[in-house]
Amino acid sequence: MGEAATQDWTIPQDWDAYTQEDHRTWITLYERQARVLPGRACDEFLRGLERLDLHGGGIPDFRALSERLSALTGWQVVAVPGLVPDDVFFAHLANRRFPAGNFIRRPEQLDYLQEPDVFHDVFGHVPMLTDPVFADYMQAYGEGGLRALGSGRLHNLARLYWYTVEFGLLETREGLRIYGAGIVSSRSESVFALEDPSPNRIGFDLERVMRTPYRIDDFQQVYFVIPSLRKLLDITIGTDFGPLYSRLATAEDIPIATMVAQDQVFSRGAQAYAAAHG
Ligand code: HBI
Ligand code: FE
Repeated sequence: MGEAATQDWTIPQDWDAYTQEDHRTWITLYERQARVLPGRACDEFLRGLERLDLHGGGIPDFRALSERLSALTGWQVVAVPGLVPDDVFFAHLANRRFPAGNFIRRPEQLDYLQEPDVFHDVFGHVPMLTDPVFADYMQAYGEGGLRALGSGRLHNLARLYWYTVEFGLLETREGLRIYGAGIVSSRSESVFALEDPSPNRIGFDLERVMRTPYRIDDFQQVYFVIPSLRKLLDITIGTDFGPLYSRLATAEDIPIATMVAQDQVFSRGAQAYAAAHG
């Protein structure tokens, strides 16, 4: 990773530098997810995965991937060395460029890693960018982020990203389905998020989500459920964030495992149940 990043932090993907072991790691991770995701990931994700053909050749070449993706929704994938500053990140999203780490985890790290690698970013995030509504949401998020720079509300905006783009659930006629990248790229959380009795699963509400902190080092204790991707987009572009940010400036955070009276309850986790029933 010693590449000097340009001012937008993009670097060459350097696809030729990947080893056979790197490609084997991608294929192992892909095939594990391909076994658990049918019936758990939402249709939009599974359709995107099919259309982008991310399986056979190991780690995708971002140039070929970007050609397929931009033909569908105008999005491209650019290589970055890892997490980039918020303003850089927002600027990429606002211009339909998804910044993806170009490194892949070590074989002994298959189940968890701190920084998003190319499997988390490309397998987890990119298939949803083939859906026109979600593609618009991600761009709107980036534009909103740029407007929010200097507002002191970036941590509230990061929660919105966390509880939708990373760990969001979608309500469908067949039941809850996964659209969040952090879940869909993790074999264990793909099962936990839908089937484990311990987390709370609550109907999405923009202000409620932005008041809810999150932890990055364990399974989620709360998941938020959207009624449709269209609803998520409409709420985001239809909200005047000015008054919302003013309310958030004085609103208390809602502790991560707490449920409040206004919550639309899809499922109440064990600890919240115990707290509510003494
Ligand atoms: N950078 N490469 C990368 N990927 C992310 O997901 C990312 C980031 N920088 C900031 C960030 N996410 C979060 O703070 C967002 O909520 C903005
Ligand atoms: Fe991510």
